[in-house]
Amino acid sequence: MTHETKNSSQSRREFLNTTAGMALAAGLAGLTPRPTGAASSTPPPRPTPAKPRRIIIDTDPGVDDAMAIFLALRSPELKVEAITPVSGNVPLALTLPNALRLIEIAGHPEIPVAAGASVPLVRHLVTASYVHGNNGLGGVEFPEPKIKPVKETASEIIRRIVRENPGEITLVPIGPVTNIATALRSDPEIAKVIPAIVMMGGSISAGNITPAAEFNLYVDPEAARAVFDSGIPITMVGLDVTRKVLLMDEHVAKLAAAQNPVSQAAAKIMRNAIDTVRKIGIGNGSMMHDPLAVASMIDPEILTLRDYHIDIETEGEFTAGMTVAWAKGPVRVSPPMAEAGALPAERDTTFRPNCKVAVEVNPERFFNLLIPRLTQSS
Ligand SMILES: [Ca+2]
Repeated sequence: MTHETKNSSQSRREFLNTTAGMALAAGLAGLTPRPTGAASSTPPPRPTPAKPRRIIIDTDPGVDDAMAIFLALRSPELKVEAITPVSGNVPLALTLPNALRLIEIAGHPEIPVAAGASVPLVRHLVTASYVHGNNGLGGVEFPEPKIKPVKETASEIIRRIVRENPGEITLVPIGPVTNIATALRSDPEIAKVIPAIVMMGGSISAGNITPAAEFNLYVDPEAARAVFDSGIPITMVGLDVTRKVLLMDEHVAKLAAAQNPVSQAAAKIMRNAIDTVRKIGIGNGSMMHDPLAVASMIDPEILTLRDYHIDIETEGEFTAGMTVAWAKGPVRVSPPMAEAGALPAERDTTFRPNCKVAVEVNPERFFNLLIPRLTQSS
């Protein structure tokens, strides 16, 4: 990552290779340094990177969002600058307190949580409470959060943080991208200072909510289109890989066996999530959609990426939110309607990749990252 090279002097790198340096880096990531003694049964921690990647998580918690947020907060490779809830799996009235609950459980009340959009840009809200439980966290009841959201809205905090830190902040949307599209609409210039978007969403191998569309992009196709057309480099972690990574009973058992608030909460949420998908007959385990996007930033080897040009379908009666993926050109559009009059001027059909799509995944490598991160004492 270029920004690491840009801002890291050799002496700082050397310093951070020492134990004290690792402790400092862990502290910078808002985490307590982990014990390195032989008493722990979990694998030794990976070397802490000199400079954590700074991210904003845009989210609709959401059972898999909960796992993604826990993973991010327990990974010194990442520094979560803000969390911006949005309506999606369940309405904002639930995703907002859920986000507050999750950072409280993880011991990070200092992270700002800014309320986002309660409805998509131009459409009625469609939710997925049949998968995520009526409260969004698998029906597991957690106490009311003590911490409050900040006064800024999601789009305001996204704009402010990326403008204050040009080239430094990666956006990590793991829900419908209404908040990000709103930020881009109100301040299009921020696209130039956002180095990357790593998103969970989309599919180049059929959808889930419809045969064409993945849920996050189905909920707000117009927002998705604005994000894909923004010119910001996108990594798309979609159903092509996430449907191959199932959290199963044995993972829940490991989470439940560890005595810390994060693993205990994760075990309860995932137990219910697995029971729900079995009850409604859509599988035997819980798909790790959102945590896979976060994990790919910690260990890029988990995924294989390939260049595509992605267009988002917004017109279709049955296909809105579809990610139309071009592996090569010419990039064509549907034939013009005759009733619209003369044939429009020929359009540029040059293939220009705007996205790296995750096409292969190593599930074992993912779980070897996720489970120890969640089960180790904080
Ligand atoms: Ca989500």
